[in-house]
Amino acid sequence: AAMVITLMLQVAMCKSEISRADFPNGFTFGTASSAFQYEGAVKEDGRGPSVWDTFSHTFGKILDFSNADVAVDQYHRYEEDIQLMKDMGMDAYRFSISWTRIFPNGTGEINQAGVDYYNKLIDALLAKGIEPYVTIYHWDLPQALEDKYNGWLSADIINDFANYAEICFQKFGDRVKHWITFNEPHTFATQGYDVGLQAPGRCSIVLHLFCRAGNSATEPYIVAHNVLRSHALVADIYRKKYKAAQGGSLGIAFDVIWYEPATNTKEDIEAAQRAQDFQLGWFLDPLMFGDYPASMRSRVGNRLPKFTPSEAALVKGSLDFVGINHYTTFYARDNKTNLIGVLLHDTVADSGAVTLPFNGTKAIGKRANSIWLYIVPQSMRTLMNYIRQKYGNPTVYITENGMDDGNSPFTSIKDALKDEKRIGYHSGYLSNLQAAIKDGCNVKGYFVWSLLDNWEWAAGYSSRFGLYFVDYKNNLKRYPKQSVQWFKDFLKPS
Ligand code: PSG
Repeated sequence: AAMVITLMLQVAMCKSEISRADFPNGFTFGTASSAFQYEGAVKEDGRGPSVWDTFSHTFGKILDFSNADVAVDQYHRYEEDIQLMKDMGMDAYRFSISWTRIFPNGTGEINQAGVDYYNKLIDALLAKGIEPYVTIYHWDLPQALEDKYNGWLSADIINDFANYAEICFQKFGDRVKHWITFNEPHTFATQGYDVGLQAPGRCSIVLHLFCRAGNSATEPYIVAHNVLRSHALVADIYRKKYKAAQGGSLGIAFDVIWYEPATNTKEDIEAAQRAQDFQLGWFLDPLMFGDYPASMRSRVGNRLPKFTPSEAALVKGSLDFVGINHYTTFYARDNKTNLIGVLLHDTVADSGAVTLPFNGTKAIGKRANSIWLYIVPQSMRTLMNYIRQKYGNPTVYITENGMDDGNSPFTSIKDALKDEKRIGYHSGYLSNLQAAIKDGCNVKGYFVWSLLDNWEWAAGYSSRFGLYFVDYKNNLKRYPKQSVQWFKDFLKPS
C-alpha cells in the first residue's frame, strides 16, 4: 500500500511540476560558465596572464586564499563535461573565450594553440548536438593591456578589443551563431573600479586604504563608456562583414538585481527606479535609446562621459538580443541624508538610493550562500515585464540564473548532493519565466549558472553554484547533485 501511495504521489507531483513542454517550441535550455572560472591550465599552450591572474595571486584579495590556476580543469576535461550536459538533455552551453589564449599580450600575433583549443571545444559540443553560446569577454583582460594603457580606462582598448573579437568571428563564426560581447559590464565597472573587490582592484574609497590607485567617483563611468563604444564597434563589424555569411546574432549580458521599493512612498518608488537606471539603464538605455538615463545625466553631471552624435548613432540599436543574468532582489529606499555619498564619494552613492536585501530587519526572501543572493522567484516575471514595457519587448535570453551553497568542511559529499533548495530555486524562477512568456515577453532561452561548482571570483572555492558537485579534495571528480535529476526530468521530451 505504501508503494502505491508513493507512486500516486509521484504521478501527482510530476503533473504539477513545470517542464520543457510549458515553454514555446525551440526555446533553448543550457548551462553557463566562464573561461577563468573553469579552464585552469593558466600557463599552458602559450596563454598569457590576465588581470584576474594578477588579482587572484595578490595576497588578501580572495576569501579562501585560493587561485584559479587549476580551477575545475575544463581545459583538459571538456569532453567529459560535455557528456554531463548531454546526460541532462541540455540544448546549449554558454562559455567564454580567454582573450590571452588567442592573444597572449592582448594584441599582435595570434596564438594558434589557443585557437585550436576553442575549435576542439566547439566541435565537441556540436558533435553532441549542443549549441555553443560564446561570451567574448568575461572579465579576463590581458594584463599586458592593463600595463600598457590602464585597460578599460583608455579609449585605446576599443580597437584592440574589436580586433580580438573580429578574430573570434573569423575563426569560430562558421559554427558559433550566438555571440555575447560582454558579461556584466556593470559588475566589473563597479567591483573593479569603485569598491576594488574585483580585478583590477582600483578604488579611492576610505582614503585608499583598500586600493593603491583609482578614483571611485569617475573611473567606473569611463570604463562603462569604453565598454559601450567597444561593443558598438564590434556589433558594427559583425553586421557589416560576418552576419550575412555566418547567419548569427549578437548581444550582451547584464547583471540585473530587481529593486522593490522599501515602502509605498513616492520617494522610495522613485529611488527604486533610479537604482535600476544606474544598473541596467546605464547600459541598456544607450543601446536602445542612444543616451544614458536622464537620472544619471543629472546626478552624475560632468563626471559622466558624453557620446558624440556619431558614437551615439553607432551605439543605438547595436544588439540583436539582451542577455540577462538574474539572481536576486533587493529593497530600494531614498537616500535622504546622503551620508554614504559624503563618506564614500563613489559611483554607487550617485543613484541616491540605498539598496539592501532587508527592510528594517525583515529579509526579502530566503538566502543562498552568497551574502547578496536572496531567493525571490516572482521578480523574474516582474523584471521580464519591466524590460518588455520599457524597451519595446526585445529578444531576451536569461544568460544566467542560479544559486550557491557553501563549502563546509563538515558536510559529506552525500549531503552536499541533496540540493532541494536549488531545485526549489529553479522551479520557482522557471515558473515565473514561463508566466512572463505567457504575458507576452519575448524570451528565447535560459541558462543555469552553473554546470559545475567552480572558482567564484573573490569568494574562491567557498561558493558552490554547480548542478554538479566538484570534489576539490579528490582529483576534481564531478558528482551529480539532485538538481541534475530534476533537470533531466524537466528536459526530457514529452
Ligand atoms: C551577478 C549578479 C550579482 C552579483 C554577482 C554576479 N548580483 O545580483 O548581485 S556575478 C555573475 C557572473 C559569474 C558569477 C555568477 C555568480 O557572471 O561569473 O560566477 O554571477 O556570482
